[in-house]
This record gives sequence, structure tokens and C-alpha cells, in this order.
Amino acid sequence: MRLFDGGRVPNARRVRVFLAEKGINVPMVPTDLGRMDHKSAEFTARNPLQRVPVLELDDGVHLTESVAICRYFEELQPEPPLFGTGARERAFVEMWNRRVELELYLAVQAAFRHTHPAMAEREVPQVPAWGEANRPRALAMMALIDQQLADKTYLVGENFSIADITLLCTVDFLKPAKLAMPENLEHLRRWHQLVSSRPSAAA
Ligand SMILES: N[C@@H](CCC(=O)N[C@@H](CS)C(=O)NCC(=O)O)C(=O)O
Repeated sequence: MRLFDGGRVPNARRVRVFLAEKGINVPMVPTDLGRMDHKSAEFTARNPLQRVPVLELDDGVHLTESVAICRYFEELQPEPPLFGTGARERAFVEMWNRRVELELYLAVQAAFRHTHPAMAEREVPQVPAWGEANRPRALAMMALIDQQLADKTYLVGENFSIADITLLCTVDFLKPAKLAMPENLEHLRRWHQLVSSRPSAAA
């Protein structure tokens, strides 16, 4: 098994943080997106969408989508549980992971990909107005998440989960997207300090 990793990009980091939380070591194959490694014919055969991360299984089959990769490792090694425990908690982890991904991460990603000059070659067509339109959406979603965190340690209560990993990787992606966490979001700020202090955050 080996993982085609993309360095600092959020989805590759999501899987690395998840593996670090589980204490699982997987051989990594660095994929340099700046050098367009993911556009090569060899890489495209692994993932026609030309995206990282990609997990190559021992039989040579390729699994893509960061959450699918994380779920695979959750099944292989259930402890510590990162997709929740029991019907109720699992459902809320799924809900918040999807909310963060669909309502916040994608807005931040659009702001980055559609306005950053370095992305002009990779995001075709680059539509700066779409990037700008997503900035207020990202800010509104951060405010909603701040409220969710008002009486909770983590997004779904007292247990750290993949939803927190998705949020951590998204919040750390604000800077390259030229967005910032508003000063008044005290619960989100407290949460960010807490999860950033976990050893896995360095992954
Ligand atoms: N839904 C996919 C998204 C994967 C994705 O968008 N990966 C980005 C890096 S975060 C990528 O490979 N981008 C290639 C490019 O920008 O050309 C997942 O969760 O794995």
C-alpha cells in the first residue's frame, strides 16, 4: 500500500492528520502539484480526475477521495474512532463533516482557485468574480460554526472526529485564499488553538 500525497494541499493533509491520529504509517509518494506531477499520463491512470490524495492498495487498485480513504482506514483500524460511535454520533459526524466540506471548504477553495494568480494555469477558466462571491459565504459559514462550538469542545461534542480534521485543514487554508478568521469568532478561535496543539496537526 502507498499514498500519493500532495504536500501542503488541504485534502492530502486531511488524510495525513487522520493517519497520525490513528498512529498508522503508510509509505508516501510525494506528488508535486506545482510541477504538475498529477497531470502526467502515469498519474492520470491512477486517478483520471488528476487529484490527490490517491491510495494505491496492495493489489494495485486505486482509491481516491480523502473521506473514502479515511473510511477505509477507520474500518481497518477502528481505534480511536474518528467517524463517531453509535448511530447518533456517527450521523452528526457525517453531518458536520459534509457541512464543513460543502459549505466552507468549497467556498474557501473557490476563493483561492479563482483569484490566486498561481492557480490560473490549473483552474481553467479562472473566474475571479466567482472567487470573490465565495468570500462572504465562507465568512457566514464560519460564524455558524462558531455558534456550534459555543458549548462544545469539538464540532460534535466531546469527541474529536474527522469533522474537526476537515475544519482544521480548511481553517489553515484561509490564508492562501486571502481570507481570515474574524476576530469576534471566539469559539472557533479557541477550538482552532486546541486542535492545532494536537501532535497530528503537524502532519
Ligand atoms: N474531493 C477530493 C478533492 C481532491 C482535491 O481537490 N485535491 C486537490 C488538492 S487539495 C488537487 O489535487 N488539486 C489538483 C489541482 O489543483 O490541479 C478529495 O476529497 O480527495
